[in-house]
Amino acid sequence: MTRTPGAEPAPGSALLRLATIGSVDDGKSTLIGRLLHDTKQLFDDQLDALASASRRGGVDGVDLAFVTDGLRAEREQGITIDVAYRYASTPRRKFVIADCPGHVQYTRNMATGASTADLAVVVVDATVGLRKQTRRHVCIAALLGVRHLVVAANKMDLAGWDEGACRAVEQEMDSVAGRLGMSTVTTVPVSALRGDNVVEASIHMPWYPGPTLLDALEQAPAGAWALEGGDGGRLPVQWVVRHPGGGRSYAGMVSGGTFRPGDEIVVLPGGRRSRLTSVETFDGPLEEAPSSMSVTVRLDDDLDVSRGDLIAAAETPPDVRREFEATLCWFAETPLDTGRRFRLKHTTRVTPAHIVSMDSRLDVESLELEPTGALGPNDIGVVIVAVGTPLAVDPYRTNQVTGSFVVIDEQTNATVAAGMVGTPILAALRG
Ligand SMILES: Nc1nc2c(ncn2[C@@H]2O[C@H](COP(=O)(O)OP(=O)(O)OP(=O)(O)O)[C@@H](O)[C@H]2O)c(=O)[nH]1
Ligand SMILES: [Mg+2]
Repeated sequence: MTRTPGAEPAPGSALLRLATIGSVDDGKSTLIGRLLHDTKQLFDDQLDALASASRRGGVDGVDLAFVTDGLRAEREQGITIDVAYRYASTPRRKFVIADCPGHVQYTRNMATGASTADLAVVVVDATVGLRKQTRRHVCIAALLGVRHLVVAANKMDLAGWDEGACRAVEQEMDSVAGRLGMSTVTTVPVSALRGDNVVEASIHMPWYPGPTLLDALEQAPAGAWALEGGDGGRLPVQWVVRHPGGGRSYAGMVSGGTFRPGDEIVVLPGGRRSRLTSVETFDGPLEEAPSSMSVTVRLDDDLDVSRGDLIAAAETPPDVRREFEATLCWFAETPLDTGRRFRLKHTTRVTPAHIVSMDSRLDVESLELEPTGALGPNDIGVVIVAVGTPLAVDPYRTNQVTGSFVVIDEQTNATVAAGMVGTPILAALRG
C-alpha cells in the first residue's frame, strides 16, 4: 500500500495507479477492455481467446469485459467479483489498472482495489446518473485517500449522445467530490461498448471538445498522497533475525520517513529507546533507507523486540493507544455487534479487539454524518475501538500504513471491516 512520499511528480510523467469504481453494470470492465484493446495492449492469442469466450457466453462479437473478468463465475454472471489488475503503457505513460467490482456484495474487494490507487475512474451509466453504490464507492475512495477522479459518463450511445445527460452526471459528481475534498474532477462522455472518446475521439458528440479518457489519464497527476508515509520514521517489525555469532537484527518495510544509521529510535508499544547501528538490504549497508524499502536494522542495545513491534523515530513517535477513534467501512453481511470480540490486524501485529461504541454513520446519499448506534452491511461509520495489546497508531491522514487496520471475525476468519485511525474526510463533513 505504500507509495513513495514527497513532491508530486510532474503530471503525465510518472506511473499512474488507477482503479475503476462505480455501480454494478455501469460498464467498468468494458471500459478497461476497450482501453486495452484500442491502445493495442492485447496480443492476438488473447484476442482469439476473448472471441471464443464471448461466443461461448452467447455474445455477438467480442465482450470486452472479459479482458478483466477472467473468473468463470464472473463471465457466467456477467459481473466482476474480484479485483483484476492489468498493466498498460502508452508512449506517454505507464498504468497499473485495478478493475473493481461494482456489486454491493463485493464492496470489500472494491476497497482493496482502491486502496493503492492514485486516481479513480468513476464509471456512471449516463442514462441513469449516480446510484447509491456509485456514491458509496466515491466515499470509500475518498476515505482511502484518493484525491483525483476522472468520471466516465458511459453508455452515451444509449443516451442518444445527449450533452444534457453528460452534464447532469458532471454536476452531480462535482458536488459529491467537492464535499469530499477531492481535488481534480474531469468528466468524459464515452461509449465503452463502441469506443467513443476512450482512446479515439468520438464523431457522435461534436459538442464535446475533449480530452478523451486516455488523454485525461495521461495528463492526470500521480502520487496523490502528499502526506503519505508522514515525516516520522516508522518500521513495523516483520521478522527478528538471529545471527549465528550472536546479536539480532530486525527486518521490515520502512513505512514512513527515512532511517539512517545513528538515528535515535523508540521501540513501541514498550517504549524502550536505542540507536540504529546499521541499516541494510540484501545488497549491503545503506546510508539512508526511504519509505517503501524493505530493510534490516540493528540496534545499539540488546532490547526485547519482537514481530509486531514498531521501531519509530524517537523525536516523532506515534501515539500508543488501547482505545482510539476510527472510521470503519463495515463489510460483513450482519450488523456490527459491540458485544463481539474480533481480531484486529495493524501493520505486522494481530490483537484481540472490540468496538466500544458507534458514534455516527455516513449517509452516502446526503453526505451527512448522522448519530447512530448501529452499522449495517457496507455502512461507513465512526467508532471507538479497544484493543488487547496497545498499538502504536498514527492518524490515517498522516500515515496510511500505521493509520490503517483490518478487522477479522474470530469465528469465520473473514475480514469484516477496513479501518482508518481518526476521521479522514469525515472531519470535514462534520464541520
Ligand atoms: N450500450 C452500451 N452498453 C454498454 C456500454 N458499456 C458497457 N455496456 C454493457 O453493460 C453491461 C455491463 O458491463 P460491464 O463492463 O460488465 O459492467 P461493470 O461495471 O464492469 O460491472 P461489474 O464489474 O459487475 O460492477 C454489459 O452488457 C456491457 O456490454 C456502453 O457504452 N454502451
Ligand atoms: Mg466489471
